[in-house]
Amino acid sequence: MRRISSILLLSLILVLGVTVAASAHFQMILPSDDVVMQGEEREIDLDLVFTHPMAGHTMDMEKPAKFGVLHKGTKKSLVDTLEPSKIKGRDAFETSYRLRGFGDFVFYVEPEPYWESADGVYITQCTKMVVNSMGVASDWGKEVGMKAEIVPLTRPYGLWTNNVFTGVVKKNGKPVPYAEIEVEYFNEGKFSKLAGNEVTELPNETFTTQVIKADKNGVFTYAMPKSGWWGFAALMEGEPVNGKSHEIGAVMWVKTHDMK
Ligand SMILES: [Cu+2]
Repeated sequence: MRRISSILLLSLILVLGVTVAASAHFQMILPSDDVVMQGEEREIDLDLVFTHPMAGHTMDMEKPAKFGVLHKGTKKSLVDTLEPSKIKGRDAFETSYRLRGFGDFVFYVEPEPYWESADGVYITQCTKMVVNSMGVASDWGKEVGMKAEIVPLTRPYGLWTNNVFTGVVKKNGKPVPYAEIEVEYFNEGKFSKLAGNEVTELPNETFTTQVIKADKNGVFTYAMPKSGWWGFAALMEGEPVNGKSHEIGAVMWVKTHDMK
């Protein structure tokens, strides 16, 4: 009996330990291009995937409640254009979008709540990513109006490696003082098997997810140490779903490029 209890305790410690060390969840909108200039392909591909971006793990995604684009102050739903796809064996969605005209195209998604059985919590991550056309700025600083949203204070494209990214965490349109933000690198090599851009060695598990806090005005800053996509996920308490706790996230993705 005593032996069984200690095995149970050990398993519990192991399970909790793994949970603490596990990488964080990030809803992602991944485009085939982030800035489209003269002469470049104007039809971009977009992948929606729910992932642990550094570890290279994916989870099944349901068809999102909302998915669309904000351009020149007008929102357009693109939910009907989504096609099911698989990324690393899990359900994801894909579409393509033709950029018409100049300016910023703010893509946003509000997924259906995801049940994370390991933590006994529903997760909904309202996510944004901006594609620019022809280098003309327009909408990147505007709010989509999602229930949780990161509003960038840094223009979210044309970023060098080591730039800082600064934004405001908002919930129901209001800044969230001292919001906690998880930051992860999209470890591309783990997804596409492309050589070169895979992070293979972490000093220890704490490096998988960086953790920062916003200040009293809900403003956060993070310097991105490597070229590629960086995800920012501000995690907050949402309204319960089916009587279970519900973590609501405001997520934004930006890409950095090396100076050559
Ligand atoms: Cu997960």
